[in-house]
Amino acid sequence: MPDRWIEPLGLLTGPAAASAIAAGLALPLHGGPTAFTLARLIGRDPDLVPAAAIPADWRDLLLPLIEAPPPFAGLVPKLGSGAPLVMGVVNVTPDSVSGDGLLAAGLTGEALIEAALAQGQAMLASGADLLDIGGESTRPGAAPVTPEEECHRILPVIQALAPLAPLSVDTRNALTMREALAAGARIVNDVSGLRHDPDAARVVAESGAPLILMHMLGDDPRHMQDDPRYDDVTLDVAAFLATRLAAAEAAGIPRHRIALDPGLGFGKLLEHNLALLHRLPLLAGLGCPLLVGASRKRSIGRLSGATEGGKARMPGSIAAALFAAARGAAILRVHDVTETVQALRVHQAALSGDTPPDGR
Ligand code: HH2
Repeated sequence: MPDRWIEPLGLLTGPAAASAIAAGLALPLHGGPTAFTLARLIGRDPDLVPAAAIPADWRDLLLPLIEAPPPFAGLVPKLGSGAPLVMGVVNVTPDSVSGDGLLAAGLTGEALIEAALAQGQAMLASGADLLDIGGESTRPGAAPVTPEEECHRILPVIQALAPLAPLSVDTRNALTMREALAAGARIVNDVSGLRHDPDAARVVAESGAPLILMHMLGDDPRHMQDDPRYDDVTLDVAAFLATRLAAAEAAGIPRHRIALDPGLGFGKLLEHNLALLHRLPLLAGLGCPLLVGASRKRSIGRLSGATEGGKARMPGSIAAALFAAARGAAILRVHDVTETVQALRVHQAALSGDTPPDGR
């Protein structure tokens, strides 16, 4: 387990970042456009140094932090290079925490497929780069769904949407992964970090599919919020992700195919979620693109006062998405694509000083 980490501090964006890098005063975070001017060398005393003065014996940790990882799943963000990918959520569930599950609307058969198609098409037209299709709610206390039921829910939706966009399948089950990939999904998103199903790593390795590995405390969503405790949530999550990354590599899934996710809300109190957002740049040191899913989660409700959930949490969710993007998130998992993309376009332009692609 790594006991040394580099935590980038003193972030710069836009023209100032480029000038500071050129002058040797800052280093790029994952290849830029964000740069960092200071670093905390966790595991050394004193720990705070200028980014330009990170000692040579920390170089093994520095390179994955400053070099751009390969584009996740080969995808290029519609918002332009340097912007995050936007992942639109399509939940084929009756009980999703976000309140958007298509089964909650009582839809079945053709009507369900039509509704999923319309939702996916609208997200793509609004700027989503990929869609995440889920058939099991992982909210605290949600009843588990069998892989057979999960497949029954999502396979027709995957078949309908696969010709239109890159799809990820949000599942912990190897059977569902295999069937969803055969039906046209391209990416596996496993909230258990490949721990739930002993066959999952093999299925992903053999398929060649890109993988999202997420942190969840324990391996049972029903109990993850019972009494979550960490020594230091960011370091604990970083160590967990390092371990799961090593396990995935050992199973034959190359690192360049993997994105990592701190798993906001999965066994975390508000203070844990905030710490992870704030210290996201530390996780960049694992050398993989980072995914952040804050959209409509309970912490957003707690912070914003939008306790009723669902769409009412959209403005707070956008604030979290922009903050994550500015701290190095490469993929944002969101329910409200139109509104998030609009906000990102303005945010990206303001940070960079550039007009966005097709901006008027
Ligand atoms: N969050 C949810 C589900 N899947 N996958 C990743 N990688 N990261 C996340 O943060 C994440 C996820 C929970 O959100 P939602 O899909 O809206 O709720 P539910 O699980 O209740 O369907």
